[in-house]
Amino acid sequence: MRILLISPGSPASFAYQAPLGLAYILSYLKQNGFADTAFFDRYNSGEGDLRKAVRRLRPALVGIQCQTPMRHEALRLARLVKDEHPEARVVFGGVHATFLSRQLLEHYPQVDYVVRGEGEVPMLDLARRLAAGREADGVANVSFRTGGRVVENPLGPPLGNLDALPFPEYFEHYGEEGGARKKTGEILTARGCGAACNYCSVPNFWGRPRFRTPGNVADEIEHLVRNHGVQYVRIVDDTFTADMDRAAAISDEILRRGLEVPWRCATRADCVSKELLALMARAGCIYVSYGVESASPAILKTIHKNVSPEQAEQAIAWSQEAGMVIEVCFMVGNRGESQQTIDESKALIRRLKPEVYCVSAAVYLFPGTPLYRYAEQQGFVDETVWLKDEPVVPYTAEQPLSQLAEWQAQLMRELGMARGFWHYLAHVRRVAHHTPLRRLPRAGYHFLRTNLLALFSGSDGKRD
Ligand code: B12
Ligand code: SF4
Repeated sequence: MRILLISPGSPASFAYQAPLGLAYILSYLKQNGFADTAFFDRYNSGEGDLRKAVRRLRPALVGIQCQTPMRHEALRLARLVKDEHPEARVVFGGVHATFLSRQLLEHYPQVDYVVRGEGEVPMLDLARRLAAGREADGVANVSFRTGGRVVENPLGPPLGNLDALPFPEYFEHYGEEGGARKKTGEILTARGCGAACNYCSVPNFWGRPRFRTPGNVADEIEHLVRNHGVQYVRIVDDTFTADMDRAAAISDEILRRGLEVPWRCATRADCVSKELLALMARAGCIYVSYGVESASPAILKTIHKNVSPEQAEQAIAWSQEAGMVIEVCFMVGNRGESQQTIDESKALIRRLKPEVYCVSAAVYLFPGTPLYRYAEQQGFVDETVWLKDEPVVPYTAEQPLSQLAEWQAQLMRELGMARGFWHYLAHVRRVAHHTPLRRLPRAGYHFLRTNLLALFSGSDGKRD
């Protein structure tokens, strides 16, 4: 049976990252007897190319990734597939599809099945069933329509041993690092998270944290470097150092094998030590991203981010001592945000002086998060919001978007100026360099609106 997997792509203003979820499913299907599985990335190919591919391949099963902001694109591509090849069965997977499986099946006839949660095993089971001419009843994690109603099969157990998975297929791509174009690879070393930040769906989606062993992680890095010539590795885990001993063991393994490849990761400030960061730096870690989110103890408590501003300051100082480039991320618009909490964050930013930064334009409600449930209970949203055109839903129950934009601009300006004007310009250049040419106008507009205007306006958040 022929299968086609489709990534609907990422929105403008994001540097390309490989869709690892589909890459895992691709290699898993191939390893388990579905060698005739193709992959199509909408990010770097046009819709006409997809039409041609569907006409040429005539796949029996088409898998499409569906995250919340890209759901319309995913649905449109599913329609396109059905137009070109009506016999194809379309299966959706990914975070949005998982939490909105029933809605997708009830409202969109172009979606035949939804795989909920971790996708490798259910997708394989579904493919085997369909190849044998049978239906999806009884396949764990799968939702489908039958006799005019939606059936949601129960979830199976999560994968117990992540080391047993084949490495995800590598798709050649390049990123900009330190001013040079480098062949890049992404890896995921764990699934799940033990924390409970109220804006995040990871704990609900993946469940308890599961870790790959240090040897298996180093094997994949070695494979990327030696077999694909990868020159830069992005570890995309939410909290790479959640298990600090394991992060140290991975660094040791990289050093022992002499894998001289620079890499980056993201983590939490309460999961690092001076020694660990120094070891990671020796092993090639040149860039660490910290989700600081806010300096207000009240907000940190509300969002269940159990990291204090002092811990953030300490972790960033250690990382800078180790010679790493530091990225910090802040959020604007959490419950209880006010000019006072923004001022607290600004004061922290002045002390942190990060090299790179991001500030959310608002806090967005995503299905599967405690914040979304709270907003639902408060009557601010209901499930019909996902049927509307807006790609994302900002949490504006307490503040209008204009206020949030102004606060975002204040933080951006503080961050931009924390290390001086020339550093700020260098950052602008780096961002522009990361952005594909055809996406520059939109990204530029967004950047100007949220960033430069605030930088030169002299506004300090005081409204006229
Ligand atoms: C790397 C990453 C990115 C990369 C995306 C790279 C890419 N091309 O996929 C970048 C930086 C571009 C990105 C951007 C954004 N991201 Co992001 N991202 C992640 C992160 C950290 C890892 C994703 C990943 O690779 N996971 C590993 C793979 C193995 O998991 P997976 O993709 O979910 O795939 C598995 C299953 O979902 C399923 N599956 C997935 N697709 C399919 C398809 C089929 C057919 C089947 C059967 C199964 C299946 O099987 C896979 C294997 O088990 C996750 C958090 C996380 N831990 O997952 C957040 C996450 C996915 N991102 C999130 C968000 C919010 C965003 C942004 C909106 C951020 C923003 N504020 O703008 C944007 C939107 C991007 C978009 N395209 O819509 C949310 C998603 C919430 C939601 N409901 O959609 C997550 C869960 C983080 C969170 N804190 O809640 N992101
Ligand atoms: S934001 Fe990060 S630390 Fe918080 S729950 Fe999500 S994955 Fe875990």
